[in-house]
Amino acid sequence: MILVTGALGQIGVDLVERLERMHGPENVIATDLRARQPKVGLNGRFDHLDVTDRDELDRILDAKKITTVYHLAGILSAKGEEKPDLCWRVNINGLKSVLSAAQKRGLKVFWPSSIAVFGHNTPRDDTPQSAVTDPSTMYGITKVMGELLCRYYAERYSVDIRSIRFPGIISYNAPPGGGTTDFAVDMFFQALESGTYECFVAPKTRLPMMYMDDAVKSVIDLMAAKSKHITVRTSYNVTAFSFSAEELVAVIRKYVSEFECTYRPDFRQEIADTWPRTIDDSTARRDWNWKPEFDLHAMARDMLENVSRAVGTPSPTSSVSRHK
Ligand code: NAD
Ligand code: AKB
Repeated sequence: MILVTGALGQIGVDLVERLERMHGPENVIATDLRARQPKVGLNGRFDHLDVTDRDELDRILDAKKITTVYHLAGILSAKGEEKPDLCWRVNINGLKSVLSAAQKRGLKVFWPSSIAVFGHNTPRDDTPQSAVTDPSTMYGITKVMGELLCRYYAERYSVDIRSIRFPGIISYNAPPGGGTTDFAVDMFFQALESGTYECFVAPKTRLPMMYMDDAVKSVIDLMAAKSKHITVRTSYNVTAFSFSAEELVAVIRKYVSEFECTYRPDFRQEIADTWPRTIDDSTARRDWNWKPEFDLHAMARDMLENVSRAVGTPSPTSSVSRHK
């Protein structure tokens, strides 16, 4: 039986749908602090769970005979700077509870880290797997601590915990929850809804990104890999492509020619400036055959088709030849 925490979030909604297809809806229990909203996916089993409440976590793990946890509940970078205490409590105490519960019950765990573990002293291009991690945000600090906790529980107690350092994830089913890379998702919705967007990072800001289909695939592939192939118990670098804000505008304009983007960088610019531009994910490629399927153009085309369906506008991709 599978438990997903933070299941109403951007990644949770898509991951739960995939897990339900793979294992059957009766074998997946989606949980979140928030109540389920009818508009956002998740038709299967759903329970309330606050991951900072250890008693509630223990109760649900035992009552539902859970064997695997996908621990997605978390506070992202921008919200984490606004609410650092909450960020620490949810990201650190929540993960620590899941790991110690996993140790007691022999559970297998997936937990996402982030490119936010990197900082000013990290090489920003082709950032290596073993690069220095010295973040300047509370979110990044919790992700570094989280990675070390994961390795500790794996090495000291043999907990089978697997982790990925996600770049910015782009998707359309559930809105992003307060990160620095959210502009990349917002831009698609605004391009189709209003034709204009005010971007909160500068035009040249380049960050590593990934389409949700590949993010979900990476989780499934890593969890399916044989234990003997997992050489990294902190967290694996993965990436699909990188673009600057102005490059994304140019790609969207191929389909929505009248789209206008203006730029007003805010506090998220400082966060983005400490993160890598491109990532070296060769260790994940070697260990568990990681390979993304969507490049920038395939992602943009698929996003525009799906976002136009979601907001009720004609798809701008049908009249334009396919770009790869
Ligand atoms: P999100 O903000 O969209 O969703 C997080 C979910 O956690 C929300 O539904 C929220 O209600 C829930 N939550 C918050 N506090 C909780 C608590 N105390 N108990 C239970 N649930 C709680 O985030 P996401 O984008 O889906 O990210 C999921 C995980 O992936 C996070 O750990 C995040 O750091 C990581 N990650 C995401 C991205 C990305 O681009 N989306 C990139 C790197 C890493
Ligand atoms: C954020 O911007 O906070 C997330 C992340 C890269 O961790 N999308």
